[in-house]
Amino acid sequence: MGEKYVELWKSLGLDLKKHGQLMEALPKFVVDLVFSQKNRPKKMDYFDFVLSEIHGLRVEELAKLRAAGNKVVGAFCLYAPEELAYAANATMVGLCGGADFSVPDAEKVLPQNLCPLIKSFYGFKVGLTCPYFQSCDMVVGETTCDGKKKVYELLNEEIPTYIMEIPHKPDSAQGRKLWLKELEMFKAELERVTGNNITAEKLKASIDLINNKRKALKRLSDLRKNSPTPISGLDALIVMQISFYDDVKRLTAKVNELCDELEERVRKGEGVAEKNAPRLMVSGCPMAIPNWKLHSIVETSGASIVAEESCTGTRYFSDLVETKGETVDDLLLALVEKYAKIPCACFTPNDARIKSVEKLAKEFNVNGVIYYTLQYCHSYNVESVKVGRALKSADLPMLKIETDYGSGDSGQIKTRVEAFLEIIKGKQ
Ligand code: BJ8
Repeated sequence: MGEKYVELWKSLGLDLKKHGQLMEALPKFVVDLVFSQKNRPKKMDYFDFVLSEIHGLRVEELAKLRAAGNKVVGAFCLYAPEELAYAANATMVGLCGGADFSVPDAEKVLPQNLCPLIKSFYGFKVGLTCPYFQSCDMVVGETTCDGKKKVYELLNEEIPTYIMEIPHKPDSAQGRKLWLKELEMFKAELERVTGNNITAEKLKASIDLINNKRKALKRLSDLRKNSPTPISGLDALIVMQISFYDDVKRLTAKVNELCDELEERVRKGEGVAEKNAPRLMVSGCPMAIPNWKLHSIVETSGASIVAEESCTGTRYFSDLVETKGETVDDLLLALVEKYAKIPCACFTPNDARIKSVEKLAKEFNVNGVIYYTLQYCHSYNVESVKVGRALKSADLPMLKIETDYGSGDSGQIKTRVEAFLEIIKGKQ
Protein backbone atom coordinates (compact mmCIF):
# COMPACT_ATOMS: atom_id res chain seq x y z
CA MET A 1 0.00 0.00 0.00
CA GLY A 2 2.94 2.33 0.88
CA GLU A 3 4.32 3.79 -2.35
CA LYS A 4 0.97 4.22 -4.02
CA TYR A 5 -0.44 6.63 -1.45
CA VAL A 6 2.63 8.61 -0.37
CA GLU A 7 1.58 11.73 -2.28
CA LEU A 8 -1.92 11.55 -0.78
CA TRP A 9 -0.53 11.17 2.74
CA LYS A 10 1.87 14.05 2.13
CA SER A 11 -0.98 16.25 0.95
CA LEU A 12 -2.86 15.47 4.16
CA GLY A 13 0.11 16.59 6.26
CA LEU A 14 0.92 13.22 7.81
CA ASP A 15 4.23 12.71 9.58
CA LEU A 16 5.46 10.28 6.94
CA LYS A 17 8.26 8.80 9.01
CA LYS A 18 6.11 8.00 12.00
CA HIS A 19 3.20 6.91 9.84
CA GLY A 20 5.58 4.56 8.00
CA GLN A 21 6.38 2.84 11.30
CA LEU A 22 2.67 2.27 11.89
CA MET A 23 2.15 0.90 8.39
CA GLU A 24 5.10 -1.46 8.82
CA ALA A 25 3.71 -3.00 12.00
CA LEU A 26 0.14 -3.42 10.76
CA PRO A 27 0.36 -6.28 8.21
CA LYS A 28 1.99 -8.69 10.68
CA PHE A 29 -0.57 -7.77 13.32
CA VAL A 30 -3.45 -8.46 10.89
CA VAL A 31 -1.95 -11.76 9.69
CA ASP A 32 -1.26 -12.96 13.24
CA LEU A 33 -4.68 -12.15 14.66
CA VAL A 34 -7.15 -12.08 11.77
CA PHE A 35 -5.93 -14.23 8.88
CA SER A 36 -4.78 -17.00 11.20
CA GLN A 37 -8.40 -17.79 12.14
CA LYS A 38 -9.78 -21.04 10.75
CA ASN A 39 -12.84 -21.65 8.61
CA ARG A 40 -13.59 -17.99 7.87
CA PRO A 41 -16.54 -17.10 5.60
CA LYS A 42 -15.43 -16.39 2.02
CA LYS A 43 -17.30 -13.11 1.99
CA MET A 44 -14.92 -11.76 4.62
CA ASP A 45 -12.62 -11.19 1.64
CA TYR A 46 -14.12 -7.71 1.12
CA PHE A 47 -13.46 -6.76 4.75
CA ASP A 48 -9.93 -8.21 4.56
CA PHE A 49 -9.37 -6.05 1.50
CA VAL A 50 -10.62 -2.96 3.38
CA LEU A 51 -8.21 -3.81 6.20
CA SER A 52 -5.34 -4.21 3.76
CA GLU A 53 -6.23 -0.76 2.39
CA ILE A 54 -6.88 0.76 5.78
CA HIS A 55 -5.00 4.00 5.12
CA GLY A 56 -5.35 3.82 1.32
CA LEU A 57 -8.41 3.44 -0.82
CA ARG A 58 -11.01 4.86 1.57
CA VAL A 59 -8.78 7.84 2.36
CA GLU A 60 -8.44 8.41 -1.38
CA GLU A 61 -12.23 8.28 -1.71
CA LEU A 62 -12.59 10.88 1.03
CA ALA A 63 -10.05 13.09 -0.75
CA LYS A 64 -12.12 12.84 -3.95
CA LEU A 65 -15.31 13.70 -2.08
CA ARG A 66 -13.62 16.76 -0.61
CA ALA A 67 -12.22 17.79 -3.98
CA ALA A 68 -15.81 17.70 -5.25
CA GLY A 69 -16.83 20.11 -2.48
CA ASN A 70 -18.22 17.68 0.09
CA LYS A 71 -17.24 17.86 3.75
CA VAL A 72 -15.99 15.12 6.03
CA VAL A 73 -17.07 15.10 9.68
CA GLY A 74 -15.19 13.03 12.25
CA ALA A 75 -17.02 11.56 15.24
CA PHE A 76 -16.20 9.68 18.44
CA CYS A 77 -19.51 8.49 19.76
CA LEU A 78 -22.77 6.78 18.78
CA TYR A 79 -24.47 9.95 19.90
CA ALA A 80 -23.12 11.85 16.88
CA PRO A 81 -26.21 11.83 14.62
CA GLU A 82 -24.79 10.66 11.33
CA GLU A 83 -28.20 11.01 9.63
CA LEU A 84 -27.87 14.79 9.92
CA ALA A 85 -24.36 14.78 8.45
CA TYR A 86 -25.43 12.77 5.40
CA ALA A 87 -28.51 14.98 4.97
CA ALA A 88 -26.08 17.90 4.58
CA ASN A 89 -24.18 15.97 1.85
CA ALA A 90 -21.32 15.38 4.30
CA THR A 91 -19.66 12.05 5.11
CA MET A 92 -19.13 10.93 8.67
CA VAL A 93 -16.18 8.83 9.80
CA GLY A 94 -15.61 7.29 13.22
CA LEU A 95 -12.31 8.47 14.69
CA CYS A 96 -12.15 6.60 17.99
CA GLY A 97 -8.65 5.26 18.47
CA GLY A 98 -8.08 1.60 19.24
CA ALA A 99 -4.30 1.40 18.90
CA ASP A 100 -1.50 1.61 21.43
CA PHE A 101 0.76 3.12 18.76
CA SER A 102 -0.49 6.69 19.21
CA VAL A 103 -0.63 6.66 23.01
CA PRO A 104 3.00 7.86 23.58
CA ASP A 105 2.28 10.99 21.48
CA ALA A 106 -0.81 11.70 23.58
CA GLU A 107 1.07 11.18 26.85
CA LYS A 108 3.46 14.01 25.94
CA VAL A 109 0.47 16.27 26.69
CA LEU A 110 -2.20 14.28 28.55
CA PRO A 111 -1.98 12.51 31.90
CA GLN A 112 -1.04 8.83 31.73
CA ASN A 113 -3.99 7.79 33.90
CA LEU A 114 -6.63 8.47 31.25
CA CYS A 115 -8.78 6.13 29.13
CA PRO A 116 -6.68 4.57 26.32
CA LEU A 117 -9.40 5.26 23.74
CA ILE A 118 -9.11 8.99 24.40
CA LYS A 119 -5.31 8.94 24.46
CA SER A 120 -5.26 6.92 21.27
CA PHE A 121 -7.41 9.33 19.23
CA TYR A 122 -5.72 12.44 20.60
CA GLY A 123 -2.29 10.91 19.93
CA PHE A 124 -3.26 10.16 16.33
CA LYS A 125 -4.15 13.82 15.84
CA VAL A 126 -1.15 15.47 17.50
CA GLY A 127 1.24 12.83 16.13
CA LEU A 128 -0.14 13.36 12.60
CA THR A 129 -0.44 9.62 11.97
CA CYS A 130 -4.14 9.15 11.11
CA PRO A 131 -5.15 10.04 7.54
CA TYR A 132 -8.85 9.95 8.52
CA PHE A 133 -8.32 12.67 11.11
CA GLN A 134 -6.37 14.65 8.51
CA SER A 135 -9.27 14.24 6.05
CA CYS A 136 -11.81 15.85 8.38
CA ASP A 137 -13.13 19.37 7.94
CA MET A 138 -14.55 19.34 11.44
CA VAL A 139 -15.14 16.90 14.25
CA VAL A 140 -18.15 16.50 16.49
CA GLY A 141 -17.57 15.68 20.14
CA GLU A 142 -20.04 15.19 22.94
CA THR A 143 -20.30 15.67 26.68
CA THR A 144 -20.43 12.00 27.56
CA CYS A 145 -17.52 11.22 29.88
CA ASP A 146 -15.27 13.76 31.61
CA GLY A 147 -12.10 12.54 29.89
CA LYS A 148 -13.51 13.04 26.43
CA LYS A 149 -15.07 16.40 27.03
CA LYS A 150 -11.89 17.89 28.49
CA VAL A 151 -9.73 16.47 25.71
CA TYR A 152 -12.10 17.95 23.10
CA GLU A 153 -11.09 21.39 24.43
CA LEU A 154 -7.49 20.57 23.51
CA LEU A 155 -8.51 18.92 20.26
CA ASN A 156 -10.22 22.15 19.25
CA GLU A 157 -6.72 23.70 19.15
CA GLU A 158 -5.86 21.23 16.35
CA ILE A 159 -9.14 20.99 14.38
CA PRO A 160 -12.56 22.70 14.63
CA THR A 161 -14.39 20.65 17.26
CA TYR A 162 -18.11 21.14 17.71
CA ILE A 163 -19.49 19.88 21.00
CA MET A 164 -23.00 18.50 21.49
CA GLU A 165 -24.33 18.50 25.02
CA ILE A 166 -25.69 15.06 25.82
CA PRO A 167 -28.48 14.75 28.39
CA HIS A 168 -27.32 12.41 31.13
CA LYS A 169 -30.94 11.63 32.09
CA PRO A 170 -32.26 11.02 28.58
CA ASP A 171 -35.56 9.51 29.77
CA SER A 172 -36.65 12.73 31.42
CA ALA A 173 -38.73 15.37 29.63
CA GLN A 174 -35.93 17.92 30.18
CA GLY A 175 -33.42 15.44 28.74
CA ARG A 176 -35.41 14.99 25.55
CA LYS A 177 -35.99 18.74 25.24
CA LEU A 178 -32.26 19.40 25.60
CA TRP A 179 -31.39 16.72 23.04
CA LEU A 180 -33.88 18.14 20.53
CA LYS A 181 -32.33 21.59 20.95
CA GLU A 182 -28.86 20.10 20.50
CA LEU A 183 -29.94 18.36 17.29
CA GLU A 184 -31.35 21.64 15.96
CA MET A 185 -28.09 23.42 16.76
CA PHE A 186 -25.94 20.69 15.20
CA LYS A 187 -28.14 20.81 12.09
CA ALA A 188 -27.54 24.57 11.85
CA GLU A 189 -23.77 24.05 12.30
CA LEU A 190 -23.68 21.41 9.56
CA GLU A 191 -25.61 23.73 7.25
CA ARG A 192 -23.11 26.49 7.97
CA VAL A 193 -20.04 24.30 7.42
CA THR A 194 -21.33 22.54 4.30
CA GLY A 195 -23.36 25.39 2.81
CA ASN A 196 -26.21 22.90 2.25
CA ASN A 197 -29.72 23.09 3.63
CA ILE A 198 -31.06 20.03 5.41
CA THR A 199 -34.55 19.50 4.05
CA ALA A 200 -37.13 16.94 5.18
CA GLU A 201 -36.61 15.04 1.95
CA LYS A 202 -32.85 14.83 2.39
CA LEU A 203 -33.14 13.91 6.04
CA LYS A 204 -35.62 11.16 5.27
CA ALA A 205 -33.28 9.76 2.62
CA SER A 206 -30.31 9.78 4.98
CA ILE A 207 -32.37 8.14 7.75
CA ASP A 208 -33.23 5.37 5.26
CA LEU A 209 -29.57 5.07 4.27
CA ILE A 210 -28.40 4.62 7.86
CA ASN A 211 -31.39 2.46 8.83
CA ASN A 212 -30.42 0.07 6.04
CA LYS A 213 -26.89 -0.13 7.40
CA ARG A 214 -28.23 -0.79 10.91
CA LYS A 215 -30.59 -3.47 9.55
CA ALA A 216 -27.75 -5.29 7.77
CA LEU A 217 -25.60 -5.23 10.91
CA LYS A 218 -28.54 -6.49 12.98
CA ARG A 219 -29.07 -9.28 10.45
CA LEU A 220 -25.43 -10.28 10.92
CA SER A 221 -25.79 -10.14 14.68
CA ASP A 222 -28.97 -12.26 14.64
CA LEU A 223 -27.18 -14.98 12.66
CA ARG A 224 -24.75 -15.32 15.55
CA LYS A 225 -27.64 -16.58 17.70
CA ASN A 226 -27.30 -19.90 15.90
CA SER A 227 -25.33 -22.75 17.35
CA PRO A 228 -22.70 -23.29 16.13
CA THR A 229 -22.18 -19.63 15.37
CA PRO A 230 -21.38 -19.20 11.65
CA ILE A 231 -18.80 -16.42 12.12
CA SER A 232 -16.17 -15.69 14.71
CA GLY A 233 -16.66 -12.84 17.14
CA LEU A 234 -13.45 -11.29 15.85
CA ASP A 235 -14.67 -11.23 12.25
CA ALA A 236 -18.04 -9.82 13.32
CA LEU A 237 -16.22 -7.14 15.32
CA ILE A 238 -14.06 -6.24 12.32
CA VAL A 239 -17.18 -5.80 10.16
CA MET A 240 -18.65 -3.54 12.84
CA GLN A 241 -15.45 -1.48 13.14
CA ILE A 242 -15.21 -1.02 9.37
CA SER A 243 -18.86 0.08 9.27
CA PHE A 244 -17.85 3.28 11.04
CA TYR A 245 -15.73 4.56 8.17
CA ASP A 246 -16.57 2.72 4.96
CA ASP A 247 -18.92 4.01 2.26
CA VAL A 248 -22.39 3.37 3.72
CA LYS A 249 -24.15 1.92 0.66
CA ARG A 250 -21.27 -0.35 -0.32
CA LEU A 251 -20.78 -1.51 3.26
CA THR A 252 -24.48 -2.33 3.61
CA ALA A 253 -24.42 -4.40 0.42
CA LYS A 254 -21.27 -6.26 1.51
CA VAL A 255 -22.67 -7.04 4.97
CA ASN A 256 -25.82 -8.43 3.34
CA GLU A 257 -23.72 -10.58 0.97
CA LEU A 258 -21.83 -11.91 3.99
CA CYS A 259 -25.16 -12.65 5.71
CA ASP A 260 -26.35 -14.61 2.65
CA GLU A 261 -23.31 -16.84 3.00
CA LEU A 262 -23.80 -17.17 6.75
CA GLU A 263 -27.44 -18.21 6.27
CA GLU A 264 -26.21 -20.96 4.00
CA ARG A 265 -23.72 -22.03 6.64
CA VAL A 266 -26.45 -22.13 9.26
CA ARG A 267 -28.62 -24.23 6.94
CA LYS A 268 -25.77 -26.73 6.60
CA GLY A 269 -25.01 -26.63 10.33
CA GLU A 270 -21.51 -25.24 9.70
CA GLY A 271 -19.79 -23.10 12.28
CA VAL A 272 -16.43 -21.67 13.23
CA ALA A 273 -15.85 -23.29 16.61
CA GLU A 274 -15.99 -26.72 18.22
CA LYS A 275 -19.53 -28.00 18.77
CA ASN A 276 -19.57 -27.50 22.53
CA ALA A 277 -17.47 -24.34 22.61
CA PRO A 278 -18.74 -22.00 25.34
CA ARG A 279 -20.79 -19.09 23.98
CA LEU A 280 -19.83 -15.75 25.48
CA MET A 281 -21.09 -12.21 25.30
CA VAL A 282 -18.79 -9.22 25.78
CA SER A 283 -20.38 -6.25 27.51
CA GLY A 284 -18.91 -2.83 28.17
CA CYS A 285 -16.67 -0.28 26.49
CA PRO A 286 -16.44 0.06 22.71
CA MET A 287 -13.57 -1.58 20.82
CA ALA A 288 -12.28 0.79 18.17
CA ILE A 289 -10.23 -0.54 15.27
CA PRO A 290 -7.73 -2.27 15.61
CA ASN A 291 -8.54 -3.29 19.17
CA TRP A 292 -8.87 -7.06 18.72
CA LYS A 293 -7.03 -8.08 21.85
CA LEU A 294 -9.84 -9.60 23.94
CA HIS A 295 -11.64 -11.33 21.05
CA SER A 296 -8.42 -12.88 19.88
CA ILE A 297 -7.49 -14.15 23.35
CA VAL A 298 -10.96 -15.57 24.03
CA GLU A 299 -11.42 -17.27 20.70
CA THR A 300 -7.95 -18.80 20.63
CA SER A 301 -8.78 -20.23 24.07
CA GLY A 302 -11.63 -22.33 22.69
CA ALA A 303 -14.74 -20.15 23.21
CA SER A 304 -16.94 -18.23 20.78
CA ILE A 305 -17.92 -14.62 21.27
CA VAL A 306 -21.47 -14.41 19.91
CA ALA A 307 -22.49 -10.89 20.90
CA GLU A 308 -21.09 -7.53 21.94
CA GLU A 309 -23.29 -5.42 24.17
CA SER A 310 -21.36 -2.28 23.33
CA CYS A 311 -21.24 0.70 21.01
CA THR A 312 -19.24 -1.45 18.58
CA GLY A 313 -22.06 -3.95 18.79
CA THR A 314 -25.76 -4.14 19.63
CA ARG A 315 -26.11 -0.56 20.87
CA TYR A 316 -25.44 0.69 17.36
CA PHE A 317 -28.10 -1.27 15.50
CA SER A 318 -30.73 -2.39 18.01
CA ASP A 319 -33.08 0.48 17.18
CA LEU A 320 -33.94 2.23 13.94
CA VAL A 321 -35.11 5.79 13.38
CA GLU A 322 -38.79 6.10 12.49
CA THR A 323 -39.44 7.89 9.21
CA LYS A 324 -43.11 8.64 9.77
CA GLY A 325 -42.90 12.44 9.86
CA GLU A 326 -43.20 14.80 6.92
CA THR A 327 -41.32 17.80 8.28
CA VAL A 328 -37.77 18.34 9.52
CA ASP A 329 -39.19 18.88 13.02
CA ASP A 330 -40.99 15.50 12.94
CA LEU A 331 -37.83 13.77 11.81
CA LEU A 332 -35.70 15.47 14.46
CA LEU A 333 -38.14 14.17 17.08
CA ALA A 334 -37.74 10.69 15.62
CA LEU A 335 -33.95 11.09 15.99
CA VAL A 336 -34.43 12.17 19.62
CA GLU A 337 -36.40 8.99 20.33
CA LYS A 338 -33.86 6.69 18.69
CA TYR A 339 -30.74 8.21 20.21
CA ALA A 340 -32.25 8.40 23.71
CA LYS A 341 -32.40 4.60 23.63
CA ILE A 342 -28.60 4.12 23.44
CA PRO A 343 -27.80 3.06 27.01
CA CYS A 344 -24.36 4.60 27.58
CA ALA A 345 -22.89 4.15 31.05
CA CYS A 346 -22.50 7.94 31.20
CA PHE A 347 -26.25 8.11 31.93
CA THR A 348 -27.91 7.90 35.30
CA PRO A 349 -29.77 5.81 36.13
CA ASN A 350 -28.96 3.43 33.30
CA ASP A 351 -31.40 0.61 33.95
CA ALA A 352 -32.02 0.18 30.21
CA ARG A 353 -28.50 -1.21 29.84
CA ILE A 354 -28.93 -3.72 32.66
CA LYS A 355 -32.19 -4.92 31.08
CA SER A 356 -30.52 -5.08 27.69
CA VAL A 357 -27.65 -7.24 29.02
CA GLU A 358 -30.15 -9.66 30.59
CA LYS A 359 -32.24 -9.80 27.41
CA LEU A 360 -29.28 -10.30 25.07
CA ALA A 361 -27.76 -13.01 27.29
CA LYS A 362 -31.02 -14.96 26.90
CA GLU A 363 -31.50 -14.27 23.20
CA PHE A 364 -27.95 -15.33 22.31
CA ASN A 365 -28.08 -18.26 24.71
CA VAL A 366 -24.72 -17.40 26.26
CA ASN A 367 -22.93 -19.44 28.91
CA GLY A 368 -21.19 -16.42 30.41
CA VAL A 369 -20.38 -12.73 30.03
CA ILE A 370 -17.03 -10.99 29.87
CA TYR A 371 -17.40 -7.51 31.26
CA TYR A 372 -14.91 -5.36 29.40
CA THR A 373 -13.79 -2.03 30.72
CA LEU A 374 -10.98 0.15 29.53
CA GLN A 375 -8.64 1.43 32.23
CA TYR A 376 -9.77 4.70 33.83
CA CYS A 377 -13.26 4.45 32.32
CA HIS A 378 -15.09 5.11 35.55
CA SER A 379 -18.60 4.94 34.07
CA TYR A 380 -18.28 1.41 32.70
CA ASN A 381 -16.06 0.25 35.55
CA VAL A 382 -18.58 1.24 38.23
CA GLU A 383 -21.57 0.03 36.22
CA SER A 384 -20.07 -3.48 36.32
CA VAL A 385 -21.45 -3.74 39.86
CA LYS A 386 -25.09 -3.57 38.71
CA VAL A 387 -24.49 -5.69 35.62
CA GLY A 388 -22.73 -8.28 37.80
CA ARG A 389 -25.67 -8.41 40.22
CA ALA A 390 -28.18 -8.88 37.39
CA LEU A 391 -26.11 -11.68 35.86
CA LYS A 392 -25.74 -13.37 39.23
CA SER A 393 -29.53 -13.42 39.61
CA ALA A 394 -29.72 -15.01 36.18
CA ASP A 395 -27.12 -17.58 37.29
CA LEU A 396 -24.70 -16.50 34.59
CA PRO A 397 -20.98 -16.29 35.38
CA MET A 398 -19.23 -13.00 34.65
CA LEU A 399 -15.54 -12.26 34.27
CA LYS A 400 -14.47 -8.65 34.52
CA ILE A 401 -11.47 -7.57 32.47
CA GLU A 402 -10.01 -4.11 32.91
CA THR A 403 -7.29 -3.41 30.41
CA ASP A 404 -5.68 -1.02 27.95
CA TYR A 405 -4.36 -1.41 24.40
CA GLY A 406 -0.94 -2.77 25.34
CA SER A 407 -0.02 -6.43 25.11
CA GLY A 408 1.72 -6.48 28.51
CA ASP A 409 -1.25 -8.09 30.27
CA SER A 410 -2.27 -10.47 27.45
CA GLY A 411 -0.76 -13.53 29.16
CA GLN A 412 -2.51 -12.72 32.41
CA ILE A 413 -5.84 -12.16 30.63
CA LYS A 414 -5.47 -15.47 28.81
CA THR A 415 -4.91 -17.29 32.10
CA ARG A 416 -8.01 -15.67 33.61
CA VAL A 417 -10.12 -16.41 30.51
CA GLU A 418 -9.01 -20.06 30.55
CA ALA A 419 -9.93 -20.38 34.23
CA PHE A 420 -13.32 -18.75 33.46
CA LEU A 421 -13.93 -21.25 30.66
CA GLU A 422 -13.20 -24.11 33.05
CA ILE A 423 -15.89 -22.78 35.42
CA ILE A 424 -18.33 -22.56 32.51
CA LYS A 425 -17.54 -26.07 31.27
CA GLY A 426 -18.11 -27.32 34.81
CA LYS A 427 -21.62 -25.87 34.67
CA GLN A 428 -22.44 -27.09 31.11
S1 BJ8 B 1 -22.36 6.24 23.75
S2 BJ8 B 1 -19.86 4.25 25.31
S3 BJ8 B 1 -19.36 5.72 22.14
S4 BJ8 B 1 -19.46 7.71 25.10
S5 BJ8 B 1 -14.04 7.49 26.17
S6 BJ8 B 1 -16.87 6.45 28.12
S7 BJ8 B 1 -14.33 4.12 27.21
S8 BJ8 B 1 -13.65 6.74 29.53
S9 BJ8 B 1 -16.49 5.62 24.46
FE1 BJ8 B 1 -18.66 5.82 24.30
FE2 BJ8 B 1 -20.52 7.29 23.17
FE3 BJ8 B 1 -20.98 6.16 25.51
FE4 BJ8 B 1 -20.85 4.69 23.34
FE5 BJ8 B 1 -15.21 5.23 28.93
FE6 BJ8 B 1 -13.15 5.99 27.49
FE7 BJ8 B 1 -15.05 7.75 28.11
FE8 BJ8 B 1 -15.55 5.86 26.41
